[in-house]
Amino acid sequence: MNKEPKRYLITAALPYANGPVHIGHLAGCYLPADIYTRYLKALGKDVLFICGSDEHGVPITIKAKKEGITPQQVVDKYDGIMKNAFKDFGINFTYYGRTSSKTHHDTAQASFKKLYDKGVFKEETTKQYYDEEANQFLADRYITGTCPRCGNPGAYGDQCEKCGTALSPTDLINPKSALSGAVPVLRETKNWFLPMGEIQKTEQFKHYIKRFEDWKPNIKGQCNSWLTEGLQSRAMTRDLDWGVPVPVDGAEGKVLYVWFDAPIGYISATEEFLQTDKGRGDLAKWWMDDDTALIHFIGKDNIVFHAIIFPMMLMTHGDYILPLNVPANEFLNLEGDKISTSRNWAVWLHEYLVDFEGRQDELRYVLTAIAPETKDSEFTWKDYQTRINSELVNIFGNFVNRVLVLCDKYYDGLMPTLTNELTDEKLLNAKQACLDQVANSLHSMNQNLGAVKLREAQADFINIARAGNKFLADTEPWKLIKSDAESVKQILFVALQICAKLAIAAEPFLPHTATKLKGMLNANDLQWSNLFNENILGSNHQLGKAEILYRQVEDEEIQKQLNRLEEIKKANKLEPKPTETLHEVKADISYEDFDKLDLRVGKILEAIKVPKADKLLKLTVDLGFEKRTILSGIAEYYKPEELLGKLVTVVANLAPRKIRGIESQGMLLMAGNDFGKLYSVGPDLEIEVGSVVK
Ligand code: B3M
Ligand code: ZN
Repeated sequence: MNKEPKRYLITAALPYANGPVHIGHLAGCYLPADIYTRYLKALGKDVLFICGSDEHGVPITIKAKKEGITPQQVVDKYDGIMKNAFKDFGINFTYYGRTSSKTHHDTAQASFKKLYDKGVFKEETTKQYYDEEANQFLADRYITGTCPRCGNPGAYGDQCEKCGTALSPTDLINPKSALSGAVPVLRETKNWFLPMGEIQKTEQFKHYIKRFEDWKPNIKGQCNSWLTEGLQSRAMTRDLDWGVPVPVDGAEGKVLYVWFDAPIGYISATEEFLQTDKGRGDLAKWWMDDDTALIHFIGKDNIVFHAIIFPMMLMTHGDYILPLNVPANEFLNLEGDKISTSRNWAVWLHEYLVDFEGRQDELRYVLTAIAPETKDSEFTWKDYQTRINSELVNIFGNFVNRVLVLCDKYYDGLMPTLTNELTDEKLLNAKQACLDQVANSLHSMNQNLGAVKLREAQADFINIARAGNKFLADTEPWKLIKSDAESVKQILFVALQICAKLAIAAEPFLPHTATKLKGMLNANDLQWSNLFNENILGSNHQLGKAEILYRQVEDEEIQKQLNRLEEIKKANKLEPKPTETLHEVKADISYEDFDKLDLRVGKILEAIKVPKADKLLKLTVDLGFEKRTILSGIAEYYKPEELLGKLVTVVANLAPRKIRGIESQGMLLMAGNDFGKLYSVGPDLEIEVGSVVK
């Protein structure tokens, strides 16, 4: 679709209704989908945001067994918990359905029946693993073993979560029943298979995958590698007793594969929404018209299902549109370890709210700032504290507060009236610099939002406040008021327009803040379309009451969270182990790109700890032709004295960057994974400093 879509159908992966929601879920797909949807709505687009509980599949029955309740009781319990957690954090679904609903069962069965009647499926009797102790076939997560593709020993019968590959139980090396631990036996059973290898060869599919070109490199790369290996047929039915019954003769006692029924949940939830009094249009408008942009937000372990298998189902069904984009995120880790429900290694949203009541936007902010958009990322409580205190409190909150308090003090909260333009050159320059910075940041934010680069978009947003803060620091209206009250009016008038822009632009990222700030400005009807106007609030506009937007996160609050995790670690009696750390190879670069790097051998002459920065060392490095100051985040891995005299490889032409007020004039090359030790990479013999590395 090259032209502008007429409408957007945004989906976020249907979470299994088998546990509460944690920060990994939020950062993985619900928050990005929400930000993007809010942005589209702000632009005035026609958009639906669809989600719901995934209530079938082995994850549910396993949980039921564990808790000693029925699968129905499991889903009834968690559906409500999940729905509330999303609501609390402002995840503003148009509709949140559940796959146990009648509409869903009907829609999923009708879809299966249509493919069946069209002769899409291959009916095959094959040997499948059976647990003789538990007396049942072992589908999907009921069976584990070693992944034949990447060697992960904990792969499931339907997927390896480490490399993302879709598997069948018979692909596993050393299979084991997850129910009894027994080595399973093979038994014959009949199932209906989606012939993915054949569909892959169709013109329609080849045409569809051209869309991958515009997708994120990590997703495109994974999909292309599966396609190159060639796809295998995949059973769409299961010998289980929990799920949507297979609606054809001879399939008694069988249910639809959860990955057949769950994505159809997007369609059935849309249908249910359209039946409500808020429904707009019919299913044909949303699901059968090429002018709808269908976009699936998911975590990376769901890529194969959304980018390949579901599109194959939609395509062979024939009535439906195909996804335009699948902006999958990678994983979020927590304090050096993989988030794990079973080990309780997580920050649960409902628990967060107990300790940080009313501070949902703070968590949204941090999770967007560290969003695993292109690679796995990590949540740490220290970083949470730093980001909130130094960005939300000190930059955004502080700016808004200063402006409103000054206006209240000088003008009783009435917007000043302007008579003259600033005359003082210094003030005029400061104003121009600020306006330019605000305009640039707004422009960039808009572009990044449109491109689903939300992490960067939010950084642009904060830069608007940063520009405002700098403007106040440069002009010091609180001093100027005594000598030049006329200029102060100009300054605060400009600053108030920036506050209004922040109130509007905050909406996708920080919706609770946006509402609060609009109230403080007494301008509840501010619209996105006002964002690019130079002046939004008019002279004599009566402002509302200034309140504190964010409060400082105290050390004790962070310590409490760290203690909690420490307790969990003890209870688990295991040290956090490094997560999967081998990253996929990045996209190719040209030799010219490589040649831009100037790598040199350097010798470390001095190394000192940077005060109040746990990770940073300040190094003096001799490059032969000059000595450089380089800051390196290796304090946890090297004692300063270990580094003296060490030869290292330095990126010598990296643009200088200020970190903690110190200019870092280059970077050291380090090998390592995200959470394990880091090792400096240098020459293995005493070579002259300044030598070129190539
Ligand atoms: N329930 C998997 C998951 O929660 C699955 C997603 C379904 S989306 C149609 O990771
Ligand atoms: Zn694997």
